[in-house]
Amino acid sequence: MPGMTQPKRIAVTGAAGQIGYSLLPMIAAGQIYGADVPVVLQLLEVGPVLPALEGVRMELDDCAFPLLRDVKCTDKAEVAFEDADLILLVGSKPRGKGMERKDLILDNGPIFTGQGRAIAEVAASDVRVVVVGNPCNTNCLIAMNHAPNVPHERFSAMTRLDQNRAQAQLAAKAGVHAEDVHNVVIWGNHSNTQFPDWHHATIGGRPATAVIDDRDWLQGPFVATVQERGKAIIEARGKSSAMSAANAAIDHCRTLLHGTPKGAFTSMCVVSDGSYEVPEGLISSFPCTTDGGDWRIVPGLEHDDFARRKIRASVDELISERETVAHLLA
Ligand code: NAX
Repeated sequence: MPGMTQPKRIAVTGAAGQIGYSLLPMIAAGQIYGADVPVVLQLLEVGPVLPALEGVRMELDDCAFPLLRDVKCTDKAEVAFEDADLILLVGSKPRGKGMERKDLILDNGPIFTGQGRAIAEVAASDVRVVVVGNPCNTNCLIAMNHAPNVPHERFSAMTRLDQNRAQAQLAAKAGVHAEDVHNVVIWGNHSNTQFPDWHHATIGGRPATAVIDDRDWLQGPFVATVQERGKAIIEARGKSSAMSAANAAIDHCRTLLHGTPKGAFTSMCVVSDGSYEVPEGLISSFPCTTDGGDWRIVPGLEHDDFARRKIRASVDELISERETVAHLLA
């Protein structure tokens, strides 16, 4: 009975942005916690965008979602994150024309210091935080560092969109449906250095390499297509991915909270424990298993030289991002 269950409080930042517009109705329809769990949306925007956010709230009202109990709109993180069970940090400035990645990192980093502190102060004691806003790995690192009383394991950043893209590419090549592809994973940074790894994937229950016996395609066009997919969407649509990003954010949260099926793993950027030679403390994408909001890095996967080189390159980029924001780390 929906009325008898305590509502889950879900905070979303950048809620009037493009991803927010696709994401909020999915959350309000119960796609994260389930069709019998009422939800409260706690939406954060910057002051000048609050009037637009009010329009989004009006539309949410007009959807008459059975599970949606309340919508809070604010420009204060301490209000948006109060008692939140789940916080999706989506809001950040998009990369402008001619802007270097380093400038983007420096521009957006400070957003996550204040939000990290607010999470520590007011969120629910077992909060989960999912960072989508770019550069999501490094933003996650900053937020985590500013919330010292929140266990590091409560933080993750999103490479599920990259994983879903990789899954779709393998399925298309093999001529099967995406649901027949399992355990393709992303390593490293959510950027064009990421490594989409097919080595442990299966297609229709068989090793992906047995179904797609084309190493040149896998090492070349497959990797490049996944790495550059975001750019291809911008070129085609004139705007960055929003529907697929929102869908992936839902997938990420649902998998985190409800768990991976037996034998399956999922890509998430989480704090490294030194596994796979990724320096401890870095937020890097790994294959993980999940259960009830907790995750574990899948141990013992083998890498050939190609995979090792690709992962190293992406991790090196993360190390240099961490150096760029050293002054923002508590
Ligand atoms: P939009 O520019 O449409 O929306 C961002 C919203 O964030 C704006 O409404 C802005 O006012 C708000 N915002 C800015 N600073 C804020 C702050 N301090 N507090 C609260 N809100 C703030 O971008 P959108 O297309 O929605 O993308 C949002 C973020 O997701 C971007 O950083 C984007 O790069 C990132 N993405 C991450 C992906 C991933 O896989 N991890 C994929 C999709 C997307 O590119």
